[in-house]
Amino acid sequence: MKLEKYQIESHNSELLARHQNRLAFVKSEVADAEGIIKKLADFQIAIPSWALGTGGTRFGRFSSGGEPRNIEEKIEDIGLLHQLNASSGAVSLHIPWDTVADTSGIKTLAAQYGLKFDAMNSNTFQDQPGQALSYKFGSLQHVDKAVRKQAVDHNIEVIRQGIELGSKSLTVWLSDGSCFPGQLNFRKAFQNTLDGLKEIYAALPADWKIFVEYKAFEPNFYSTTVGDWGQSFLYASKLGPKAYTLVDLGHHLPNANIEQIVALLLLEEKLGGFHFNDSKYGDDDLTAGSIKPYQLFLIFNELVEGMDARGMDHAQDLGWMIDASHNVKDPLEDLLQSVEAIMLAYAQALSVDRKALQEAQAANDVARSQEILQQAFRTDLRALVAEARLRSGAALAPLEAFRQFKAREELVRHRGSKTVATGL
Ligand SMILES: [Mn+2]
Repeated sequence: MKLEKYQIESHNSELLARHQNRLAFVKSEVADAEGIIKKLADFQIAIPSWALGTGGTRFGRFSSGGEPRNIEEKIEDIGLLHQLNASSGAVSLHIPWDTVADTSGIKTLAAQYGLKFDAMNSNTFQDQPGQALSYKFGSLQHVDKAVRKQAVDHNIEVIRQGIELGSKSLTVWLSDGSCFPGQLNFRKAFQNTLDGLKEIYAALPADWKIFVEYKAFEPNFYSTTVGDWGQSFLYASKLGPKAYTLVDLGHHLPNANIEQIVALLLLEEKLGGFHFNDSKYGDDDLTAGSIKPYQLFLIFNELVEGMDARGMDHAQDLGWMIDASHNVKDPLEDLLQSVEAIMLAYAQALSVDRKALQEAQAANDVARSQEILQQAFRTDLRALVAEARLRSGAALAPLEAFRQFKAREELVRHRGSKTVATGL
């Protein structure tokens, strides 16, 4: 869905006076507001193709209508988000759900919306129609060499498709593990998985990265073969310099200190990418920042501090992606909210008084250290995020604009009310 320039301008003109008042206040509160606005404008968050339809649970799925029916319509939906917020300039595809027949057509369409192809995602956690061997008992860990080879070949095929699209990375998430004690020999499962990852690694082009994503539990409930950041770090270290750990916020055991994990992975130069979402209990796939916004800020605080310590480019050097998809909200509205929450947490982290924090830490001034972080978290920086959007030609209030332009009604009119997007 292409928006006309005048639509965005008319939306912005209604909100401009109020926005400018808010911005003036923030500028009086925050040092280097201009520097923060520039970094925000550069920062892009990839949208996964599977988040554009209503997510289901194993109990049911309730479509909101107008869901994208094919890869072209998925690109159009992400293009719409990017027109509204100028921060969703990349798409992450999932193979085989998004296998592209007309690669050059898709590349042209994506380019029209200013979208790049972020990490490619392989799928060995479910069986596809016509597939020779089953992944019921795992893929790369499997006791049968033929199943392992099938999984390796699939990942190499995903790399091949990614090369054609201009992607530069492969994310491997394995559901491998076991549901009952005794089911699996842990050492053999680890070794088989490492051997398979090595074969996949060998197929990576020189300028590609592989991200090894970990998850504590589900769908396996006794053990997971890439179960935590330590195991992922072990695989990534053994694989080589193109291999990194990917942190999905929903893939930890309750109360894990994710900000500390992030800090150490950055220190070891093994943090590759991020999957944003939020949760109350487990891998809930809720909107980023909807449950624990302070944790999201603390994670960004470590990201900014750790990336700056290494002289890294915030926008380019890590893969940033949303990985969430749930059952009750309009998926596009949900994604607009997630992007907004991520940008806000990033802005808050950028506004932390680093010098004062270092001094407070060096003096063991615990109360002052907390005050410095909470000052950044509790200052309303939404006007900085909005200003970055405004300067990029996007909407001051993306969610309001989405409703004002009756975008969902338009999508339902074009695609119908009963469409179901491919994905989970
Ligand atoms: Mn993920």
